[in-house]
Amino acid sequence: MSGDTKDKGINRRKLLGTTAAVGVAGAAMGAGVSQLVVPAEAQTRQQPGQQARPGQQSYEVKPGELDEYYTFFSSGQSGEIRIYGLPSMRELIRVPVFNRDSATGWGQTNESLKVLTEGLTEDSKEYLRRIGKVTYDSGDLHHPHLSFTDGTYDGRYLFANDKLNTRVCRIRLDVMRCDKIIQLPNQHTVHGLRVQKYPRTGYVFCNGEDRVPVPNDGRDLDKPENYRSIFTAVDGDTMKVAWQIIVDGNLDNVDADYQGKYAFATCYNSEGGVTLADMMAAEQDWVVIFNLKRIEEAVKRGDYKEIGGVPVLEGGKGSPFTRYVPVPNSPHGINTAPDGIHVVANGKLSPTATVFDVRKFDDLFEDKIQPRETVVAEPELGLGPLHTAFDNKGNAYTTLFIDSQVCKWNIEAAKRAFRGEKANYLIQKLDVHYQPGHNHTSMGQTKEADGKWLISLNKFSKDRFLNVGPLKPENDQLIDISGDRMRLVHDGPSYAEPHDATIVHRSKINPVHRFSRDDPFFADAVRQAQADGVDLTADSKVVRDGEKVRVYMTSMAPQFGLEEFRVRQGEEVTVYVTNIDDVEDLTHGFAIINYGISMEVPPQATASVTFRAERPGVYWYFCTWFCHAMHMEMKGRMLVEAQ
Ligand code: CUK
Ligand code: CUA
Repeated sequence: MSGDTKDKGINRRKLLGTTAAVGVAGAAMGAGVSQLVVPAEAQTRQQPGQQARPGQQSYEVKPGELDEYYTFFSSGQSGEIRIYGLPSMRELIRVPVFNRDSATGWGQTNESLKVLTEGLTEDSKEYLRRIGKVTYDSGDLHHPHLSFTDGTYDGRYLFANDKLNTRVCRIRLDVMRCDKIIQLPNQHTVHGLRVQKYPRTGYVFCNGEDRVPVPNDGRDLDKPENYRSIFTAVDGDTMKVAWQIIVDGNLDNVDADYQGKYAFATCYNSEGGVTLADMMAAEQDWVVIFNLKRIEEAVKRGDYKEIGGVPVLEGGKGSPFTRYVPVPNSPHGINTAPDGIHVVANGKLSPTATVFDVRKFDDLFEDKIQPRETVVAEPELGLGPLHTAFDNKGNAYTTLFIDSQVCKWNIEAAKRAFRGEKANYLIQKLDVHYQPGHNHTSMGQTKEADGKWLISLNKFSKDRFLNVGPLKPENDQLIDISGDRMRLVHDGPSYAEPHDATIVHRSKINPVHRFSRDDPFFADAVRQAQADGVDLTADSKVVRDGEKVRVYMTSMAPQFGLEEFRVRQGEEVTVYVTNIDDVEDLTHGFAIINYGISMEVPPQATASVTFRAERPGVYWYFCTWFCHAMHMEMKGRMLVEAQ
């Protein structure tokens, strides 16, 4: 990658060399220096756990060593993505998405506001306008999934859902920043989210969980029989809705095959109920299978209704686009095995998992077989099966929410037992602490599953950590699965509330160290500067445009390009800061005291923020990211003349 440290011969020492040359008081750097200098021996990078014997891997990653895997955690109602190293389970960085972030100014900068507003439905924009907002302040992010090419991760994007406000986000993995958010029309929440694995992503599949009238404009309030739920395919390249299809039942989780032909979702509430008792009445619910080719052909033929600006197909029972396979009441997770053949739907209310063979789906759609004939095993695993992960040896690992266990079982043995043969498919049950939801294996959601690590994302930690009051952390536990037996090796507390995670080998991810000046993320700022005749990387000046004032300044440790600027009370001010330091990890910030303005400006990026200068006086602005020995002095004055 262009930004690689070794390529450019830039290291921490050089960084200090450059910045120290500008600095005056060497003595003032004091402790900062020793903290910034990385001892040479720590730069020898080792790969942890390589020599370990099966079942004896260490989670220890020594000082200066790097983790072997990235883990992308969701954060539920915190609304962000968190990136961890694995096996160390150290949190590396957070990527704000549906939340607000004080450090980076996410939700305040013009660049982030563009992402947060441009993809909202017209209905939502109107609603937000009425309540005096431009976008939502919160989200509920459950399912982070990386883009695929040919059955494995390609390092381009991560996609995730917002269960709270029916949105889908995309994060660019080159800069680890969210660049697109869209809100799905017609659909009411998006819960399950997975991507197309083959030939590439392609589609991002989004499960509409709750049933509402379509369109949901005040009609049919008291007619639940007219409520519908919707499955959406988003085009991951354009981040536009490709098509939607109406289904029966509440969609829960979703996955896709390795052939590019089918997606499938668990459904609960086949009853169409609106109370808990209604929803649990039936003995069976179903898994609904979507025939992608048939749907695409229908869309091409124009065989759909346009609702909310997108093509909507009818996919209820009896439709050529779907098949409904009965499974025990209220299934939850659905997971495709790395063998490309087996798909496991997890029972939740039933102690079983249902295993499908995707090779039978062609015959099912041609009505050559009955729906249940696609089922090849239904092992009994324990109480509350929620999600299943896989190794590279034909074994599955299912979380048992009620039993607080992970159950390791063998798929082939479960198939033999299903055929009536004598076969013991249960291999081991391991206690976890406590009440696990999702679990994940290293690379286990790709055809390159490696069978080394499993994490169990436990909803309760209870007594596992120091008591921090009524609200306790969750517990993400690391389990060594490289041997015959699962071995619990690490407890990891986490804040609300990682539902899901993806463990990706580090060879798949290649982030850059600095922004490129032609990055689309701040292209609007570049365009505006051009129109104003400003060179963002060199000029610092104030441009007046009627009631609007545009303040352009560079930042280079330890100085802003402007040490003061003057505006009049009531004017709309936009400050553009361009970080012209070309040094890895040298981030600046820009914040204005008592104005509530704060943002981050990464190396070689431009960030901008717009506000009204509504209070007269002297307001110091300062750099928020410790960038230099003279960081405290990196500041200037905004002078606001009273009107
Ligand atoms: S759901 Cu949370 S434990 Cu939203 Cu993936 Cu199963
Ligand atoms: Cu720039 Cu601190």
